[in-house]
Order: sequence, then structure tokens, then C-alpha cells
Amino acid sequence: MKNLSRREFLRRTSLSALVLAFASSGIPVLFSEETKIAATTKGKKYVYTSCEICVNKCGLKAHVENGRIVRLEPNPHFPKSRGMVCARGNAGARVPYSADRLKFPLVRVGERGENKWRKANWDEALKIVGENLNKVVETQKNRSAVMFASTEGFQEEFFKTFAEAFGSYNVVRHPTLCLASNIQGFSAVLGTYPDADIKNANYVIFCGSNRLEALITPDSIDLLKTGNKKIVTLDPRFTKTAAKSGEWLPIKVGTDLAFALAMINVLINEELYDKKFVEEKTFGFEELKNHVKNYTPEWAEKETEIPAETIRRIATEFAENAPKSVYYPGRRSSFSKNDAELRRAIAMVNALVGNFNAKGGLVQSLSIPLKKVEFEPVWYDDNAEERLEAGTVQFLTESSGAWLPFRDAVLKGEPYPVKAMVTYKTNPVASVPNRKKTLEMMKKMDFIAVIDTEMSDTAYFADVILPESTYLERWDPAHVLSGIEPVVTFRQPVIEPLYDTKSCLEIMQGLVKTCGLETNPFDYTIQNYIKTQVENYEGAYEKLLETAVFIPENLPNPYGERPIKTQTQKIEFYSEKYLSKGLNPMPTYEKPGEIPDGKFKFVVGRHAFFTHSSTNLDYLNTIMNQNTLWINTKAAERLGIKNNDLVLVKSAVGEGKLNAFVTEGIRPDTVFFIHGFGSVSKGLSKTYGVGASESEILEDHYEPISGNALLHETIVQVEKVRG
Ligand SMILES: Nc1nc2c(c(=O)[nH]1)N[C@H]1C(S)=C(S)[C@@H](COP(=O)(O)OP(=O)(O)OC[C@H]3O[C@@H](n4cnc5c(=O)[nH]c(N)nc54)[C@H](O)[C@@H]3O)O[C@H]1N2
Ligand SMILES: Nc1nc2c(c(=O)[nH]1)N[C@H]1C(S)=C(S)[C@@H](COP(=O)(O)OP(=O)(O)OC[C@H]3O[C@@H](n4cnc5c(=O)[nH]c(N)nc54)[C@H](O)[C@@H]3O)O[C@H]1N2
Ligand code: SF4
Ligand SMILES: [Mo]
Repeated sequence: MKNLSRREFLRRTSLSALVLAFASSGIPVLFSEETKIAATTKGKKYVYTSCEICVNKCGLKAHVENGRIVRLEPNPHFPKSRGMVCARGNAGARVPYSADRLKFPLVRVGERGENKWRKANWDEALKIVGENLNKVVETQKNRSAVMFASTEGFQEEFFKTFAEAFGSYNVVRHPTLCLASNIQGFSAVLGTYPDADIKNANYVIFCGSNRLEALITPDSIDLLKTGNKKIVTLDPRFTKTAAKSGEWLPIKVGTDLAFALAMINVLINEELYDKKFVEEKTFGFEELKNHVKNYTPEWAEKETEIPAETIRRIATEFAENAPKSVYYPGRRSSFSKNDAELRRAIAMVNALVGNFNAKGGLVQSLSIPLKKVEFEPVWYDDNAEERLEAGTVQFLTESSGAWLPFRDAVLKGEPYPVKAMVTYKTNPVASVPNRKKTLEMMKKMDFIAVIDTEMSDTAYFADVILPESTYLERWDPAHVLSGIEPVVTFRQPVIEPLYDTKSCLEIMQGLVKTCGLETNPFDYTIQNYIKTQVENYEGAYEKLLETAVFIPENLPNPYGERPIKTQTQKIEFYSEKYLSKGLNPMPTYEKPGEIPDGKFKFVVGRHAFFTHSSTNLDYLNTIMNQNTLWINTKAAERLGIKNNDLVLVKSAVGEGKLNAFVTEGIRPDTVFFIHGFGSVSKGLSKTYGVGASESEILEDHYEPISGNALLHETIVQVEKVRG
């Protein structure tokens, strides 16, 4: 302990030197010493809460000594993360103490992006936001002229409620950068986006889905305990998951649908499917049989570059292991142009072998109903317009919107202008493809307010920044993590807020007042809110305080007969709903565009030490402090590129420089680097100007069924930087 404190002391001392250097260079002093460091409490304690570094929300047992977080340990009561906290979750212990934290509200004083700010107090900052949002409503005569953008997180519900109370239709969330086509495709066939019962499966096919680096709990944990499982991984890269698999198939990017359709062809033609299940539970089998006639493994071989006999063998093995075989639904599906169609086909492969709701198969998630804290939104007359991107996406999720068509509509100013932007826990400058367009969109705004914990790339271009307390310093509402083993969790403060920051709820409570809204949906304390959420379960609130976990008794059995929530109440191999929208009633293959000679397909993906654009983390940065371009040995040789050479990667929309990682572990026609580096914000000391930015080079294609962005449709050229 002594050593750690001393290191911390030294770090702080060198930081003060940095503050002075920055101050004299005219760069604003974000690291001011005028902070409200909370009084330290003597002694040791453990506090149960949950992680917020990524979507999984694993259980934490925080070890606190003298008011300071010493370590974040796994919460043994938490079934979803099964006693695990990953490297990033561990590094979370540094988050409250990060030098890059936002410590008090900031108001821009220079031009946008000039990084000149002044410190403001909360009353003033909230007043500026309220006045500016109201001004936009007044000048535009339209409440939807204010857009709200956010990403999942326990406090996000307060932000969304505020947007509703404010009266804007333009809420845009992260699913169309992530899994919208997955949800759409699976729901169209199975009526749900199911969980994979990895623990009990004997045979698993991964289409991308790098579960041993892109962690999804409990799947990643169950996968590590492979036992006798056979794992097949289709990925243009040799990922850690591929390394742990029985078989790695370096599929050509954008051709997985051909593989899945050929699997269907084999299962049907070779009568490997579950006849009883298909007869009783599915709709449109004969149509599907006819539809896949020409999608033979020999045809798929030409598309995917996977031998026909391999496809045939995998289909056979898959059927032999059924129902304990899973063609994994995946998480991020912002891949290629036929993604919603691909996810429909994957759902059909699963359904054909009768694994739906079977042990070791695909299982409809169980949830735990919580009580909703209701409020009655006021209807404002100055909001006659509909959502901006309505009509551009066939299955637009009203509650989440679609980022790319939305941004295009703002850029066009049609059908009406959007003039203010408020973001919560999202960083569109880094996470929406084609950064230049996002910055253009922001230029259209009269006013931008950002709620973040760091000076993200988006905060950097804001007018007012409202700093949120970190997840280890605040109460967060109860939240259900649905799944095969669902659980209710929440957050309670591990330490008192270190600086002049607030929770999203407190910020929204303030904005209700400064915007003069007619309804106040937030007429409660966070503790009362949580108590109401769980009031139907005796002792649940106390259980949360004690272990941060609540699981009601007598949960239903996740396996076995359950109603199917499609139009026909059957698993739909043929979709009349799709047909009625002018779409293919059955998944239909479209060839990906050719990769021009000498160029590459660019793909994105995860690494176990990074989280999106929140990669600016202490500790982890010492293990991975830059991104590198994965390029195949032969392709590198052709271009005269050696390992570690500086290379330029260039697409039609942008470019970036980074070092090469020359490897056999990627297809010769594909290149890759990790997201989260190449930041533009000088407030992100570890990623600013380091390596290349994905959002800078990614083109902005989207898929018209779900509106999902397509992050694997960009062609790049690579050259060695000489001299
Ligand atoms: N460590 C870590 N874990 C995370 C996250 C994180 O930031 N860090 N983020 C979480 C989130 S939000 C998400 S959405 C999930 C995402 O987790 P996954 O769904 O696993 O997604 P990625 O790792 O982004 O991409 C998966 C793989 O697809 C491969 N790929 C690219 N093109 C193709 C193709 O055409 N076909 C096939 N078959 N494969 C292809 C890529 O090489 C990559 O390895 O991870 C979650 N877990
Ligand atoms: N180029 C590229 N783009 C991608 C992806 C990719 O792999 N490559 N992946 C896509 C996927 S799958 C997803 S899910 C999205 C995610 O994209 P986003 O939804 O934008 O999420 P992050 O990039 O993690 O940015 C989160 C922001 O929230 C801030 N933050 C962290 N904790 C808190 C908190 O407690 N309170 C507040 N107020 N702020 C906080 C962070 O500082 C950061 O600025 O990105 C998508 N976009
Ligand atoms: S997977 Fe890691 S970063 Fe994500 S919630 Fe769990 S511990 Fe935190
Ligand atoms: Mo995601």
C-alpha cells in the first residue's frame, strides 16, 4: 500500500508540473488543483456494485482502504460474470483517479475545437444549457430541432426520459452502430433475439464474434471452459477465439450469407433437419427448400473461399450434435451490406436442427419485470414533425433511431433543421463512421452540450460540458440483465465523488428546471426510485445493498415450450412482413463488391484490453499503448512493408498513419486495426494523436432493413511512409 501511495504521490507531483506547462502554453487548465477531494474515511471496507467499463455490467466487490479504491474484485454472488472481472474491469479502479477526468462544468470560450474553456459552477452551466435549448425551440418552432444521443448505461433511462419530457422525437442511440441488424434478423425468424446456451452446447459456430477478446458474459467464460465442445470460427483474422477453436475458416469478408445458405441447403437436401420440429413449429419450409436449391456448397465455395466439402461436413456435424449445437447469433453485426439477411439465415440454420429453447441451443432470454416509474409526458404543440430519419429504414426502432440516415438528414436540413445536440455517455465523433461528416453535422448546431466523464472527441467540440460522476462514485438505478440466468443489479457509491460532478439524474433534475418543462418526471431521490423499481419483491432493496444482486425465487425454466412471438406464432422461414415492405421474404444473397487489385477490405474488431473510444485508460495503456495495422505477410512483402514500419492507410474519406503488424493471421485481401486511438481531443492524453482513427477512414454505408452502419464495406490502400 505504501508503495502505491508513493507512486501516486509522484504521479501527482509530475502532474502539477504538467498543469503549469499547459497553463503557460495557453491550453486550458483541466487539471486544476481547486477540486473538492472528498475527505478520506479511515479503515477498510468492501462495497458491492457493478462494472460500467463495457456493456456486460459484471459484478464487482470493491475493496476500499482509507477512502481510496485499492482493488476491484469479482462479486461471487453474481451469476452472469461467474466470479470474473476482466483486465478492463480491473483497470476501472483507476477511473475516478484519472488525470484526464472532467472535474467541473466547462463552458467554451474560444472557437469550437480550439480547446479554450472556462470553469463554471453547476447553476450557471445548467442555466446556459436550458436557455440555449429553449432558444432553438423558439427559433425553429419545433422541439425536435433538439437531438438527444446516448449509449446504454444504467443512468441512460433518465436521459431518455428527459428527451421524452422535453418533447423531441430525435433520440438516436448506439444500436445502429452495433447490433441492430442482429436483433432485426433474429426477431424476424424467431420472434426474439435469443441467448446462446454456450455452457451446455457441444458444437458452436462463430461468424466473427470474437468471444475470447470481445467479451460477452457469461458466453466468454463458458467458452473458455470448452470441455469437449467443437468450435468453428469464421473470421478473416486469426483471433484468440480462432486460436482456441477446433477449426478456423478465414472467410472472405461479406460472404457469410453464402456459407449460411449453403448450410441450409445441405441440412434440407440431405434430410439432416429435425422433421418433427420443423413440421410443428415453423412456417414456410417448402418455400425455403425451393429457395435454397441453387445455394449449393459448390456455389458457396466460390463466394466464401471455404471448400464445399468443409461446408457439407460442418452442416453434418452441426446436425449430429443437435439440439446441443449453436450457430452463434453474435453481438456486433455492423458488418456488410446483407447483414440483416445473414442474421435471418443464421436463425434458420439453428431452427432447422430444432435447437430453439433447447438445452445447449438458442434460448429465449428470461427477464425479471421491475416496476416502471411512470410519468405523463406533456404534448407540446410546437412539435408537429416526425422523426428525422423516418421512412429511410424499413424497420426503424422508434426508441433508438438510426445514426447514419439521421446524420445525413441533419446535414441536408431536411425535412427540417436540427440545431442543438445533447449527448450522454456516447462519443459520436469517434464511434460513427466518417468523422468528417459528424464534425460537419456538429457545425450545423447552434448549441452542443455533452455529458461525459472525460474530454471525449465529442466533448472537445461542445459548447458546454457537464461532467458526470464516475460509476464508482454514484448510485445507479436497478437494472435487469436478462438471459438464461437473469439477474437484477444496481450501483451504489464505492467512494464519495472526488470532484464537482453530478449523476445524470441530478443533471436531468437541473435541466427540467432551467428548460422550464411543464412536467417534472424526476420528482424522487435515486434511493426512492430504486425502492419503487423493486417494490414487488420483498427484501430486494436490502439484498441489492448487501450484494448488488437480486434474483427472485421460482424463475421459470428457460428450456422447453414457450410462445413464439412472430406474426404467424411460428418460426418464420418465409416472412410475409418482409414481403409487405417490398423486401425478400427469404434471405437472398447479394455478392459483395470486388476488392480492386492492390487494395484491401478494412475490418474492425475488439481486443481484450480496449473498449471503444473509452480506451484512454490508465493501467491498460501500459500494456497496449497504440494500434497497429494487421497486414498479411505476402501483401506486406509486395508493398515493401516490414513489421513495425510506419504505414499510411487511406480510404475514399480519410487517412491515418500507424505502425504495421505483419502477420499470417489475416487474409491477404483484408487489413485491420483496433478502434479507440487517433483521438482528436487533447484532453485524452493517452490516445490523442497516437495511431490511427477508424472513424476517420470508415465510409458511411448502412443497411436499409435495420439501418445498421456497415463497418466492413470500406476499401483502403496501404503504403509505406518513406523517409
Ligand atoms: N474487450 C472488449 N470486449 C467487448 C467490447 C470492447 O470494447 N472490448 N465491446 C462490447 C460490444 S459493445 C460489442 S458490440 C461486442 C462485439 O463483439 P463481437 O461481436 O465479437 O465483434 P468484434 O470483435 O467487433 O468483431 C468480430 C470479428 O468479426 C471479424 N470479421 C470482420 N469481417 C468479417 C466477415 O465478413 N465475416 C466474419 N465471419 N467475420 C468478420 C473481425 O475480424 C472480428 O474479429 O464486444 C463487447 N465486448
Ligand atoms: N470505428 C468504429 N466505430 C464503432 C465501433 C468499432 O469497432 N469501430 N464499434 C461500434 C459499437 S459495437 C458500439 S456499441 C459503439 C459504441 O460507441 P459509443 O456509444 O459512442 O461508446 P464509446 O465509444 O464507448 O463512448 C462512450 C463515451 O462515454 C463516456 N463515458 C464512459 N463512462 C461514462 C459515464 O459513466 N458517464 C458518462 N456520462 N460518460 C461516460 C466515455 O468517456 C466516452 O466518451 O461504437 C460503434 N462504433
Ligand atoms: S467484461 Fe470486463 S469491462 Fe466489461 S463489464 Fe465485465 S469486467 Fe467490466
Ligand atoms: Mo456494441
